[in-house]
This record gives sequence, structure tokens and C-alpha cells, in this order.
Amino acid sequence: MAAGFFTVGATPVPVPVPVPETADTPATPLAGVIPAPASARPGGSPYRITHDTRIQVNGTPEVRRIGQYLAEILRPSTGYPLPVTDRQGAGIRLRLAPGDTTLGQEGYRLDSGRSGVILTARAPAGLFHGVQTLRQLLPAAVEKDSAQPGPWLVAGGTIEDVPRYGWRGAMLDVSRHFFTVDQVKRYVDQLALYKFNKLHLHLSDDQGWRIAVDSWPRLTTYGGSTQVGGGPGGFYTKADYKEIVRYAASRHLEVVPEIDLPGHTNAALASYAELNCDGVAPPLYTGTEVGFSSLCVDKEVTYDFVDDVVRELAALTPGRYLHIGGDEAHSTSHEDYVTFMDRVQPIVERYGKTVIGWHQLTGATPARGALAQYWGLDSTSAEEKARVAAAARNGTGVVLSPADRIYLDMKYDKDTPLGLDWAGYVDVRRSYDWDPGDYLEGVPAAAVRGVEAPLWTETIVTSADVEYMAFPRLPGVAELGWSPVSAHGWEGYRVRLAAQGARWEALGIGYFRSPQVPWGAR
Ligand code: TNX
Repeated sequence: MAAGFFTVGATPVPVPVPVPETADTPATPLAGVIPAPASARPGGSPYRITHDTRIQVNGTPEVRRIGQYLAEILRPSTGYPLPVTDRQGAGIRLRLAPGDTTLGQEGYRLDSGRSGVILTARAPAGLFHGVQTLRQLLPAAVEKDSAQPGPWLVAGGTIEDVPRYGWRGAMLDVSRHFFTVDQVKRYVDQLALYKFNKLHLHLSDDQGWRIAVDSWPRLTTYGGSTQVGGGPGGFYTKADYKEIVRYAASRHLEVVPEIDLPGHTNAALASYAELNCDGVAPPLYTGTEVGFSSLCVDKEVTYDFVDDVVRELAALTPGRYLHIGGDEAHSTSHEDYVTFMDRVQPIVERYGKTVIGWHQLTGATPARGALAQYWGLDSTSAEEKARVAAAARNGTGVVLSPADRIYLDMKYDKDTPLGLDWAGYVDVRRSYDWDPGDYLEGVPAAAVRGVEAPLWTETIVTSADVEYMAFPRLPGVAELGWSPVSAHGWEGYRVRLAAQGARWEALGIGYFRSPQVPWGAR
């Protein structure tokens, strides 16, 4: 590999040319991974994983778990034993250096040379992200579950890498169509590969209530019994949900649960007549219209209900955030919306959580420390954008999910068989080629907490559907959230993205072969 080829940092990034795989050239140059590392200095000999390679961990149970996770990825394809050990020796070493403040809570350093690869991080999350880099530096065949020929070379040199933003999220709508625990875990594994750190679950909507609430059991037994198109729906028991949270945490993702309020609540209104202003429960809903339902803002029972739901959900949530929706409350008057949000946000805080809501929350009074998730588009009115900007200047953090950029349920083009097009077509370049740092006028850079790619599931039914819409756009969102602006560039990115195709094939991920990306032959 050409030494000195890549410096991702202050200078523009050269286009990474994939290096042909031969007996002694590594498959991927150091800066060839997604998201692009903050800095990569190639040099020296590559490291070769062999039958004798050990994975050395430095003692703490979390580091050992990350070592095991790496071993489980590498063993089937390499066919090597790869013991995870705390004995010193050549090989792959994972080490915590708690004093190394330059790496932050999620950053890592990777040093690769003839005698081994050393991953260093201040905290386990950094080691985990470093493992994803190591994984991507190896040939795509490493992802297969049967023995492959190799060689297993890691390019020589040093990567120092820290994320640009602390919020790198993906949202899955499990309400419009229900997704099982195993399906969610599959998505979590895919998110981990690109260093995402938030899994936002849209747990309730008009079409289904998906999380058990002991004090309001009909929410799930009745309100969870169907979905878009009239299928059987489903819901997570508390044990199921804890398993999702545990699994996500093992991949260093924090689950952000959302209960969408006060609109998008037909499933709750159908389950409990007393939540309706007229005391009459509507039928369950299996269509795809939005904006027709609202909790009854004037009734006290509404706030008892919200209190119970938030209390039980907060107790299941080790993460800091609880999402209260707040979008498309078209059948709630503005005055009622403000009243409702003024009463509900303190409930979230009382149970120890921080509020996040869709950006319509900025039309009410966001609680101190709250986050607003912006899902507008280029054509959103200046007035609405200005409201978000004013809130941001006032201390509300912003997570960017512009619908005409990173809504993964938007069709790629007119021929995309799945998805919607109300925000226009979103091709791969469009989803990648923008800067979260200067996206919304008047929002101070420090107010931008990161990016999140929502996947609404009106038309999405299976994991194959999820993957077809997420890939290849999802890695671009990861890069927007992780990599410095200086590493951003479509021409280089599309080449790195093309190289991921073989990895997805090895992992059994079906993806859209966008004509914008120079995929290799299959
Ligand atoms: C808008 S985005 C919605 C959802 C729909 C989605 C479909 C948002 C906060 N609300 O209810 O599922 O569009 O793209």
C-alpha cells in the first residue's frame, strides 16, 4: 500500500483506491473504512492473523466481553482458535487506558504492525468501535460463517479516531409493523458495524402499542393485536424489552424508547374508552393515515395514564432519554398541545429521564435540557425552521433527521418497490452529501447533538425490507455522525461504500445496488 496516502484531518481526503487482494497486500487501506476515521497514518508492515494469533484482553470483564465478541466474528471464517486470554504475547491486544483523555468516551487508537494490532481506548465503547474498524480492515470474507482462504492482513499504521457527535442514531418503527426481538437484534448488529450508538424504538402509534404496561394491560393485549394491513401485530413483554436493551448495550447502543403523544395514539384510545374525550373507544386502525387521533388533554385520567406509562417505561430504560413524540398532533389544538407538553415533560423528568421529542415540541416550551428531533425538509417553512433555531439558541439540543435526506423509508427513485415518497426520492448521494454542522440556519453548531436515520414501516414488513431500505444509505448517516467534515467527500465515499457490498453479501444483507455507487462484480 502506498505510504502516506491518507491523512484524514485538516487536508482533503484523497480517493481511496481499493487495493487488489494478493498474498501480502491488505484488503483495505487504513482510511478505507466507514465511517472514515478522524486520522489515519499508514506505514510499516501489515499484521497477519494466523493460527497462533491470540486476543489479549486486559482483565476487566467488559474488555473480555469485547474480546469474545471479536473472536466470535473471526473464528468461523478464519478457522483459527483465537483464544481470548490475559496472557501477554503477540496478537490482537485490547487495552483500556483510562487516563487517555484525548480519546474521549468513544474514541480509540489502532496501532498495527508486524507483531500485532493494539487497540487502545479510554472506555469500553471505544474498544468496541475500534473492533468494528479492525473488522472492516479485514477482507469481506471475514464476515462469512464458514472457513475461508484468507490471507487475513491488517494494514500497518495508526488510526486515531473520535466521533464528531455523541448522538448517532437509527430509529425503527415497530408499531406500523411489528418486529420481533430477533429482528431488532439483527438490526442492532448491523448498526454496530458502523458505530451507531442510539437505537430509537417507536413503540406506539395509531396502528399498535408494542410495549407491555402492567397498569394498563389492554394497551398490548388489544392495542397491540394488529398492524398496518391488518396482520396480527405483536408486542414486547417486559422481559423481551429488557433483552433488547441488554443486547443493544452489549453492542454499545443505548435504547431510546418512544411513546408518541398526544397524537398517534389510536391504539391506546381503542384500548381504553376513558382516554377519549367522548368516552367512546374508536376501532383499532390498520391504515396509514396520520394526524387523526389525540389523547384528551382536558381529562385528568390522561395524565394518570401518561404517568403510569412513563414510570414503567423509565424503569425499563437504563439510558438517559425518553422520547415523547409530539409530531403531527393535527387533531390537538395548538393551545391544548402546549398545555399537554407543559404537563407531560415534568413527568418524564420526575422519573429521571431527559425529554426528547420531534421538533414540533419547539412550538411548545421544551423542558430545560430537552432535545428536539428535526424531521423537516428543504421545503419546510422558514417560520418552522426559525422556531427550531430559536429553541436551539435557548439551549434545546437538536438531533437532525431531515426527511428528504435520511428518512430510510423514502424511496431511492421512482422504481423502488418499497417505501414512501412524500419527502421526495432520496438517493444515496443525497442522503450522504450534506453537513449536519451547518444544515439548519441559525442553529448554533454546539446545539447539534448528532444525526438519526428513522425507518418508518408502513410499507416495511420483513428484515429483508429493512435492509433493502437501510443499505446502502445507513453507512452514510454513520459517517455524517462520526467523521470530521474534512473527511467528507462523495467521490471518495462512493468508492469506500462500494467495497462494503461484498461485506453485506457475506453477512446475508440484501441491499439496493444503487447506480450511483461503483459496486464490484458479484
Ligand atoms: C411522518 S416523521 C411521520 C410518521 C410517518 C412518516 C412516514 C414523523 C415524526 N411522523 O408518522 O410514519 O412520516 O414517512
